[in-house]
Amino acid sequence: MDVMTAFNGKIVFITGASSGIGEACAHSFAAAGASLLLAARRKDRLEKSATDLRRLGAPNVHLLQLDVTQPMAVAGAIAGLPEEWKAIEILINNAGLSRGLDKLYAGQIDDWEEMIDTNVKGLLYVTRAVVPGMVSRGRGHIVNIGSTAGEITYPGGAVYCATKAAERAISDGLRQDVLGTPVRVTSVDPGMVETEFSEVRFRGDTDRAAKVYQGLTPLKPADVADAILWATTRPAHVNIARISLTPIDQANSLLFNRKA
Ligand code: NDP
Ligand code: 8X3
Repeated sequence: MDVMTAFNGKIVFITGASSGIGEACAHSFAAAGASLLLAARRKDRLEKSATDLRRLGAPNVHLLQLDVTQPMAVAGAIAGLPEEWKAIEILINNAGLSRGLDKLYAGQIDDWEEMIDTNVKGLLYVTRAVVPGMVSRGRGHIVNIGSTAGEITYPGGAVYCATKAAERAISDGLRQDVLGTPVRVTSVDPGMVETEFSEVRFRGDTDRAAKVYQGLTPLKPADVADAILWATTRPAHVNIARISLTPIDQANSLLFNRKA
């Protein structure tokens, strides 16, 4: 399949498209000719990139200001889509965040709530709103963004890692529940990717965020977008269940090769 023309106006819905991995996915799928339905809380950011995305090759771009932690808002946004945007072909459940790196027994309850509400419940709300249409149309592919953090827990990361372990269980469960339909489910599980992720985790402390990537070469958001583009362009009878990708300087979520 020619990836550069693979999508030919098919609708790709990306949550958390205002930054990092989601934004890189928007660029890659635009270049592959997809029509893009993009969601995030910061709609101004989405608006800034819409012109570039059309120039790259997206036939149409539709923007949603959406907080995935709000179940009524999620259901309303999907139910209220203009008719020509309803047939979502690919859903990339990417919106997510981490907050803090405290020991569990000293953790902030608000941080826990925000991570669970966004990474677990938000993913579920979007899935519940979008997947019935895929099943009834008899086509669709859900890509959930997991993490190496969901495979091995690291110190201070218990709750974030638990949300990504939950993503893994939800992806596996959904794949079983759509068995017998043509709908596909893939979990894409990156290691360290340089995005705004660590700035968000440390609430704008850019020095602390920069130290996360010090002495190693992290993945770029485009590396993850490449993996997603590959998984979603396999022949219709092929389901890629999981892709785990790390920088060459990372063996798993605990072990890194950092130059002094
Ligand atoms: P960024 O902080 O760069 O991007 C996060 C995106 O999620 C933003 O677009 C943000 O948009 C959106 N988002 C956060 N909360 C909400 C919400 N309540 N409603 C809607 N959108 C929301 O980080 P990344 O690109 O790195 O993160 C993307 C995904 O990748 C996350 O699920 C993360 O857990 C995962 N991941 C990241 C890795 C990394 O090392 N960076 C590695 C493995 C997985 P806005 O603020 O405008 O709403
Ligand atoms: C994000 C990667 O290792 O910083 O999921 O948690 S990590």
